[in-house]
Amino acid sequence: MGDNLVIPRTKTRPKVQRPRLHKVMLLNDDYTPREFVVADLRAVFGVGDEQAYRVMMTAHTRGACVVAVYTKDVAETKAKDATDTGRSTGYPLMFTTEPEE
Ligand code: TYC
Repeated sequence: MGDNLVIPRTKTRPKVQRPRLHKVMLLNDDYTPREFVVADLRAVFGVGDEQAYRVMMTAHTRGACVVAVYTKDVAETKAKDATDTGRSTGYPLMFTTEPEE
């Protein structure tokens, strides 16, 4: 009894707060051509043709699809850019953001 020596930790370990990531969601609609959605995904999110096609088809069949996750500002800027590209050509294509759980 009493022989155990407990050495307290002396180095402090700062707790780093990582920024919460935000998802960019692609929403389906009945009007935007599939090829336009794929081209928009490629241009704004830098994904390849196959990935863009998969994301587009998932949104098309399920109603929505996560495109990517970013910090809040980047997610909001990309969602706006990608939505504006559709708007400028008259399509109702819509990207939204939401915080990751
Ligand atoms: N549903 C559209 C069509 O049939 C294509 C489409 C897919 C539009 C995904 C938006 O997020 C979308 N032309």
